[in-house]
Amino acid sequence: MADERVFTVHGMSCTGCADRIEGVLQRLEGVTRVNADHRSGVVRVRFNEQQVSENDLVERIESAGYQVTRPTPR
Ligand SMILES: [Cu+2]
Repeated sequence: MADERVFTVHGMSCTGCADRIEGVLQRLEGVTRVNADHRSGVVRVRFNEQQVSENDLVERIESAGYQVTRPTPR
């Protein structure tokens, strides 16, 4: 099933940061679409929840050096 999360990411200061986050997330199997905006700090991710979890996404962003505020569960 496709799912979507919107994360608030702290530490993105330029388009390079946004590109980097998009790149590392897109390399995860199961991630189908990523949009990161460094001005708002919003990272929107569409993914197949059978292949990748919200935890995987958070860990990947954090290991790239950014802090993540988890979305409120729906
Ligand atoms: Cu940057």
